[in-house]
Amino acid sequence: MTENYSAINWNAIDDQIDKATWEKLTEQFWLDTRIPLSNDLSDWRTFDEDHQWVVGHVFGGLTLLDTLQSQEGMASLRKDVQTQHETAVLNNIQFMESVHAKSYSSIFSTLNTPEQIDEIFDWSDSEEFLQNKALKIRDIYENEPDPLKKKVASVFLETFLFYSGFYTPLWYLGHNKIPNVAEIIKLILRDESVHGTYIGYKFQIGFNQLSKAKQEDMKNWIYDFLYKLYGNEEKYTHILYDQTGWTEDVLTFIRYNANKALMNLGQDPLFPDTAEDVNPVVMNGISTSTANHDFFSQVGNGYLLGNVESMNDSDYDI
Ligand code: MN3
Ligand code: MN3
Repeated sequence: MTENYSAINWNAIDDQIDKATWEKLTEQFWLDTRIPLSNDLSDWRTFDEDHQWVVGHVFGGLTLLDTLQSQEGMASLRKDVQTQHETAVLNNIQFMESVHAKSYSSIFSTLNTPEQIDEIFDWSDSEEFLQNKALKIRDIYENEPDPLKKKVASVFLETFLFYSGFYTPLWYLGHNKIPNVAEIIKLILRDESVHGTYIGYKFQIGFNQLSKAKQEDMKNWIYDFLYKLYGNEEKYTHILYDQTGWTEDVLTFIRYNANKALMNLGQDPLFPDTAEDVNPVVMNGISTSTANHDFFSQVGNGYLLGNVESMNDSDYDI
């Protein structure tokens, strides 16, 4: 006889973090179509060719990574859930990853010509170091039997590997340029902050149940994987940023975020870089996006459905 099929019961919660995360994520739901991107065209037209190239290709890279999260990432993590409510949360995350992936196309269609858009997608579908990182993460999602390592891959992707791309819109936000494009990135960052915290939390539950010896093995695997990803990320960053002179600043920023990814997993930082080392202009951009999104606090910053507004100058007063 087969086991009966169980209806999900939201009145009997196994893990309160599932419920709190569901509420947080649904409260901060948004769509790219609500952001008035065309207001940024006057800024965009003042950028030289090198800087327009960086913006377009940074978003090409981010599109590829959000595609991976929406198509393979959450489907892979969903196989290892411990509660039915965890499945519901991962379903929400998966849909939002599709919103993220689509939102960059809204940016392209506003700022770029059809020829430029084709070139950006040809580039992201073939650029060696971008493809390396996507394929390294996909390999874990598809072939790694250990559910904890799959969670590590997801947290590394979302809290570390996206940040070479996020640097550009945050830099512009700090300079009061293309604020509506940056607004989309802020909304994505706010989602990723919850995703990374939640999946990191689920990792830590499993990690804490391992023997001391197995925990040591896991730590070694985590730091070894992070080193490999960082080595590739350095090369990707040079390709993207050398013509703007931003490369060293971006590398500091991604080391800082690598430490945050380790923190989400309950592990010690690897790099000496702290918030004080990051370009303050970019930290200002980040802090406007994170000022009010204390995880689980239920204090939203006004981006309820139907209430997303155009950015204005006062939003940058820190
Ligand atoms: Mn995403
Ligand atoms: Mn995510």
